[in-house]
Amino acid sequence: MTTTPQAVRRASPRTRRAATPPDPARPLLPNTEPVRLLDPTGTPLPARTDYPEPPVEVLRELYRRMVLGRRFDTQATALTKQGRLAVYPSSRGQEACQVGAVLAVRDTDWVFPTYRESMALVARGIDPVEVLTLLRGDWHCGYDPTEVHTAPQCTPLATQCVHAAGLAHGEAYQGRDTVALAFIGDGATSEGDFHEGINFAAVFKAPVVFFVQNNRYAISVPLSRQTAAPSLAYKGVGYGVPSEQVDGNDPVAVLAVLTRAVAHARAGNGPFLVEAHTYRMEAHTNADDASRYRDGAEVDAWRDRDPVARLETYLRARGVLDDAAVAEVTEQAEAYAADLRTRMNEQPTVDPMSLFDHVYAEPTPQLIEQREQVRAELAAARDEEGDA
Ligand SMILES: Cc1ncc(C[n+]2csc(CCOP(=O)(O)OP(=O)(O)O)c2C)c(N)n1
Ligand SMILES: [Mg+2]
Repeated sequence: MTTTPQAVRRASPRTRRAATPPDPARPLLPNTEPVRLLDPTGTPLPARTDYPEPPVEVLRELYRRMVLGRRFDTQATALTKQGRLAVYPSSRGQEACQVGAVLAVRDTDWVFPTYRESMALVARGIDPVEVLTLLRGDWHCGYDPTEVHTAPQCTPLATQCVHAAGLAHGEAYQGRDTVALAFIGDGATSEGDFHEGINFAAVFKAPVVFFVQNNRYAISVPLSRQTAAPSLAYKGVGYGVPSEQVDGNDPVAVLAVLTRAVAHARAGNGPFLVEAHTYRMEAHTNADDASRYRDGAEVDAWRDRDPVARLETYLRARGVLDDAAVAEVTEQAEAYAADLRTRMNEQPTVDPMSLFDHVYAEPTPQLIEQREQVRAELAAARDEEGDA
């Protein structure tokens, strides 16, 4: 067999290179470094065309809600010590993520929070007493989810990802442009529900933003024992979901990246995953002792990247925040905390039987059995009191 000139051309390395299709994964990949618009001291970095800086009025509001959020968080921690709250998972240090994310969505969008997101919920404008109802142990959820477009806080890890995917798909199916924002922690990205939720959202192009707050620990388990992935943002790419990573202690960058992610989802392009690199400054909850698994030098290093101070320095340098404005926000935060204290000191009357209401539209046999057990126990306790 003789070799034709055409066959030689087909086989030449040059021709083969030209025929290589573009890598379809490339547009999905996150930046190799987390997106950052302010350095840790609050000094602006060169502007970027991919993530334009949000308007200054929005940044001032971001600052105000972060200050209020931090004050709320300190107050909630104090309430656990006074026996007014059963448990509180602090998000101190994660203010840029908590507030930046909710500022990126509309009131008509849906938020799917975990137990860590109390600050995000108050930043969304939900009454703080209603937010703390779950953690006080009074009820499953203190606010009306359908009224505030916010699901109850989820303690079973990652289950909210499946709920978010389902809601977003349903909304899109009915022709609405609602976006679902699903918060999730670094540890919870190892759960099956995260993978099922993101896969469903990707296949059905459901408008969900999966927002991973990588605060470097899942209780005592450090990130190095959680994953070998170079970044949690790579977990999106395998499902065909565009992904990004951001400095989670840079409030301006968090808002800029989330704004783009939300716009992507709203425009009908399907889900988006954002990993924010941050740190939880307090223990996992008030019931945890973080000094048993992390050292003080690590915590101190993150103290220097404080997101509230970072934004304040930047806004002052831009001349849009001064001593008077800071004092006014501080005063608002104190009044907010005082009102929360007063109202949390009132003990509401809760009917334990109501715990079984609204769990399912049709109660399961197990739920009915449990309800009868509690009814019997309460009756027995009343009888004992009567005898005493
Ligand atoms: C399905 C499930 N497994 C285990 C737990 C116990 N648990 C509660 S919080 C937590 C750590 C989660 O860490 P991460 O996802 O990083 O969130 P973070 O608490 O750091 O915000 C674990 C294992 C749970 N709540 N649900
Ligand atoms: Mg974590």
